[in-house]
Amino acid sequence: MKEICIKKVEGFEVLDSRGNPTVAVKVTLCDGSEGYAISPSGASTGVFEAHEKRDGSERFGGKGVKSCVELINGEISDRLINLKTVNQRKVDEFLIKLDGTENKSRLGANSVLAVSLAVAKAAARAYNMPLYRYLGGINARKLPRPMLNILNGGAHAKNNIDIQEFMITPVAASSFSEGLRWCTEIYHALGKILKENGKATGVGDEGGFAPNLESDEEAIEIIIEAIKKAGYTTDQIKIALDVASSEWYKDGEYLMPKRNKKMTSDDLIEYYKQLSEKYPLISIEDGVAEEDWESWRKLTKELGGKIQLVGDDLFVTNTVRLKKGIIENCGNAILVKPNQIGTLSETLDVIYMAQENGYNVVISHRSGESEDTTIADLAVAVNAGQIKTGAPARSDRTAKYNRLLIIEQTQN
Ligand code: 2PG
Ligand code: MG
Repeated sequence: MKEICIKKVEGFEVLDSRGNPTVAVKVTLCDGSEGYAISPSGASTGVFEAHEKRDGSERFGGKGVKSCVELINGEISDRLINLKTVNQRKVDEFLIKLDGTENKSRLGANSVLAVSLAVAKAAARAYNMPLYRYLGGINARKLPRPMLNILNGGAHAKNNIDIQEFMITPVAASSFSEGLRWCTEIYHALGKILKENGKATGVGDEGGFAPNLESDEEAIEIIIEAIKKAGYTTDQIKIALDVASSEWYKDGEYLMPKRNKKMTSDDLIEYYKQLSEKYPLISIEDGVAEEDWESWRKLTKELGGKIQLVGDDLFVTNTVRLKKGIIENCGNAILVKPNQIGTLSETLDVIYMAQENGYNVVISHRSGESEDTTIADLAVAVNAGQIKTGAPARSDRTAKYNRLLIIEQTQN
C-alpha cells in the first residue's frame, strides 16, 4: 500500500448531541486530500475505558476540550507532519507512544481518536475509495444487522426504568434497508401505543422513547405489542437489552437506582433466565458488572448457549480485557466503541481477536454522538455483522443508518 504524508492537522472544539463539547479534527495530506472526524462521548462509561480529557475549568461546566485542541494543534500536529511517510499503523503507534500512558490520559483518547480517524478518512480520499473499502479491502461486503434502541432508561433517560436500552433487531430481514424499515415502522407503532395510553413520548439520549412504566418487563411487553401492531412477528424481530449493570454495582452488590431494588448477581442471572424463557430475547449486554468476572462466568455458563452475551464495560474495546474474557469464558460477543480505546488500529486489533475466537462483534455508537459516521463504514469494513446506533430518530443516530443505506445502494 502506498504511503502517505501529512501536511496539516487541525483540532476544533465542537458540540456533541448532548450539547457537550467534543473534539473534531481535520487532517490534510500532502496531496491535498482531507479527512474530518469527531470523537463521541459516553454517559455510562466503563471504568476501564481510555481517558477522556476535559478542561475542568469554568467553561461548559468543566467539560470543555480546549486543552485537547491545544495539544492537537501543537505537539501532535508538529510531530505528525514531521513524520516523512506514514500509514495508519505508524500514525497510531506514534500517537500511542507520544501519549506514553496506559490509558491515554496525557493526550486524551478523545484527542487521539479524532486524529486517528481523520487520518484514515484523508487516506481513503487519497486512494479515492469509500472509507469501508479502504479499511476492509476487497473483503468488506457485509451490511450489519441493526440493533435499534427504541426505549431508553438507565443513565440515558430521566424516567423510572433501570435497564438502559431496549432494542429491536430484524433477524429475518433479507437486507439492511428492509430490516431498518421494519424497525422504523415498529418505532412509530410504539410511539402511537404510548400516546394512546397517555404515556410520555419524549425521547432519551439515543432517540428511543423514555416513558415512565410499571416495570422493566412492561417495557418489553409494550415493544412486543408494537412489533405486532406494525404487522410483524417475534420470529422476524427479536429483542436485545443493554442492562448497563455496572451502573448498579457497588461493593459486590447490585442496586437498581431508580426502583431502589437490591439484587445479588445470582438474582440477576435468574431474572435473565426467566426473561429469556418468557420473551423473544436474543442478546443481553452488560448483564453483570465490569469488575464481576465471576458472575460473568456464571452468566455465560447458564445462558451463553442460548443467547448473545455482549461485553461492553467488561471488555472496553481492549485486547487485554477481551483476552481474559476469552480464556475465562466470559460472554460470547464484544461491543466495539473506538473511543473506549483511542485509535483505529487498536480497534481493528480487538475486532480481529474477537472474530478469530468465535466472539460476535457489535459495532457501537456512544450516547453522546455527532454527524460523524465512521462506525457505519467500520461495521462494513470488518463484516462485523451487527451495529447498534440508536433509534431511527435524531440526526446523530440516523446519520449512521443513512450512511449504511448509501453503502448498501452504492457498494463498489
Ligand atoms: C452503551 C452506550 C451506547 P454510553 O452503554 O452501550 O448505547 O452508552 O455511550 O452512555 O456508554
Ligand atoms: Mg452498553
